[in-house]
Amino acid sequence: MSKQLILALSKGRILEETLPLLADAGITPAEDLGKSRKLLFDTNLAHVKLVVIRATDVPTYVQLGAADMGIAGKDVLLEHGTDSLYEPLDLGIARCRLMTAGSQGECSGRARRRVATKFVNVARRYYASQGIQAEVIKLYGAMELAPIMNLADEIVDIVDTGNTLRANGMEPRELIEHISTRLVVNKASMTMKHDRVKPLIAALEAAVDKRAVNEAGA
Ligand code: PRT
Ligand code: MG
Repeated sequence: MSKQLILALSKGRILEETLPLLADAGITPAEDLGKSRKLLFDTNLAHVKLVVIRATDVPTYVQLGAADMGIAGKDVLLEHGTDSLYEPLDLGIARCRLMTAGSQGECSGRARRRVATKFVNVARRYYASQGIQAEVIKLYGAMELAPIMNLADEIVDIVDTGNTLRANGMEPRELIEHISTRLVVNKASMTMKHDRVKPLIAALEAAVDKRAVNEAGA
């Protein structure tokens, strides 16, 4: 097994918040990730490389060992399933909530609900845990449209300010899970590359702690 470490980063809003943490942990990409069309990047550390991929692909890369470590939202990890990954660190960024939501003023009503979401596994588990029969419909985006178009009674989606829901005549209902971004590690890499993985986790942990202290002081 090569002693090189591949770290898989989630594209999009998580990436913007990840890069300053990586910098604090002593890792800087050799070129501007935002400006390049490349997907695989060298860093200032000869043994660390970065890949920038879709958030939902991060757990797959790490589980199968194509990447040694990864950074992804807990929502994505819950949907993928977390048994086959180590999750040593909460990075505390991109905080939000996974919630059920429905049209304003309408109660959840029906015994058997139709639920539109991209988090089908999370939704099935949640409704089952509540003893509610749910027909879960997979969508890839614009969940807020589903109740308006009578495709579903409820949605399961990420809520931050709640503005997106309100703008579409919807309201948040039940909290399923508080979400933040996590560091995940491939199980074999944790053992076989321990001498390289451990210092990286420690450096990221120190960067997260430093930020928490600064935020508390601000
Ligand atoms: O675009 P793509 O389909 O690839 O994925 P994506 O849009 O989910 O990616 P991205 O980059 O937007 O967000 C990725 C991760 O950021 C998620 O997996 C979460 O862990 C985290 N995160 C934090 C959020 C939000 N906050 C968030 N507000 N992800 C999405 N949102 C969206 C939400 O889906 C909804 O449309 O923002 C809207 C809700 O925000 P409010 O403030 O209007 O409530
Ligand atoms: Mg997006």
